[in-house]
Amino acid sequence: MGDSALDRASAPGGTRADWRTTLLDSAWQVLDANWTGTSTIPSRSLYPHQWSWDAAFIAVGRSWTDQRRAQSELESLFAAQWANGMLPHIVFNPAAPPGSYFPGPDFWDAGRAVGRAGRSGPASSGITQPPIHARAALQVYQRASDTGEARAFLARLFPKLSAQHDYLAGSRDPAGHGLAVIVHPWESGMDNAPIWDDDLELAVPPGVLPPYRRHDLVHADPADRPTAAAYDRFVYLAVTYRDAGYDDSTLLATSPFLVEDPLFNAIWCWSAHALAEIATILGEDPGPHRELAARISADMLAHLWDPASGRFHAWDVRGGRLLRKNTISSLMPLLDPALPAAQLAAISADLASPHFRPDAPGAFPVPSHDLLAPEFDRRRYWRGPVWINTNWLLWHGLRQHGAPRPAAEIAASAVALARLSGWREYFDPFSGEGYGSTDFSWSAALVTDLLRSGTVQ
Ligand code: 9WN
Repeated sequence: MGDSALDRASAPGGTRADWRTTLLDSAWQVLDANWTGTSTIPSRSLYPHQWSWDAAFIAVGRSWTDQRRAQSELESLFAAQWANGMLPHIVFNPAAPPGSYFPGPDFWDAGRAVGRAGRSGPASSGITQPPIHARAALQVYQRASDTGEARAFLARLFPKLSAQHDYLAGSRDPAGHGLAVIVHPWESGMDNAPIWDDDLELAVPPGVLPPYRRHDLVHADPADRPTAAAYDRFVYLAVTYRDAGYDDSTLLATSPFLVEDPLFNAIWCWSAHALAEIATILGEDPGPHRELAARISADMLAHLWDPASGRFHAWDVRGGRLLRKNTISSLMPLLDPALPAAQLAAISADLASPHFRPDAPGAFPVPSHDLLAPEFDRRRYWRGPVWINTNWLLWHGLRQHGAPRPAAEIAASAVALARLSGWREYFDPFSGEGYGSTDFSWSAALVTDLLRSGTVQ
């Protein structure tokens, strides 16, 4: 245990009899401490700006008790949406000390983006992240105490959410598969996952990288973070996209990295269903959103399902091949309500197998990578540790497919990790030790959601 808010909340003198109340109070303290006035940063040390899918998870956690901040979380993010509908993965916080995170606004230079033309707004990065926002907006609405205000919030957000989905369908499908590509591992949200290893085996031309300093290594143990070689390649891919003016019409000609990822597309599908529900609430036509969801579902099956391994895998558009790495991304099509029975059975079996179920007393599911794979690393980020957000996504996926027992077990694992190690960014699947940032917002927000949803007894 370190000096986290949880430690402080459960310290002698401050102890309350009910551990749930203690945990919820301490989660609330973390979110409050990370509040900037309009949004919540993921962590004071490592991530001092607003991140896109973090904002959605945080809005879900806040929705139980603070409708105003939950709404503000999403609306402040969408204030940085580009004219072409692209929702950036970082919205820079003007109050953060200059140079406190790399790459910062000068590096991204979003002003030169073709797709941002004519739009001012807060400084942002030039890439996106998994489109989970329609799902989060619907949950904020469903839990609101002021329903009139929540409906007005949905009405303000609906055209922006639609533009986000239209952007992905219209500008991010160079293969014509009906699926969205990511142009950078940072867009996946699972930046350092072994899925990208083969595609990152690229030679960085000399002189292309700007000199840069990694602030993450000042705030986190280098053993928990990406290697120097991986980071150079991340920066190279970002420079390449930036220098092509973030022009998605030239992706096939310019981008060395074009991947259709199961997690990204499954979340998109789940959100398209949420957008259809939002349309119905607002008296708009849900049809196009339902059709989009059905298309993503069919196209994931057509292009990402691998009968040979019995798993979903990412499709590498450049290399014309499946990237057969067994990460937690392969399990995320559970979020698709129309997932066929055969694929549901295969994912459920994988989850219960030694690949994803640590075979040790007191261990914590679900590791982010196959426990039996050679790249499995119990502490390095996205290469094995448990993350609260992926447990939360699987919890939703399993519940929607009528599997409350495994869903509850995964939820209980997330809560137990927070009790044991505090609000860390990710956790050892065997010992439960916490790694990465402390007082990490989405861990606090999503454990709040799991506890308040009444799943964990
Ligand atoms: C790069 C903020 C973000 C998360 C990502 C996570 C990590 C950033 C980084 O932190 O990524 O975007 O510097 O490593 O991988 O999922 O949104 O919490």
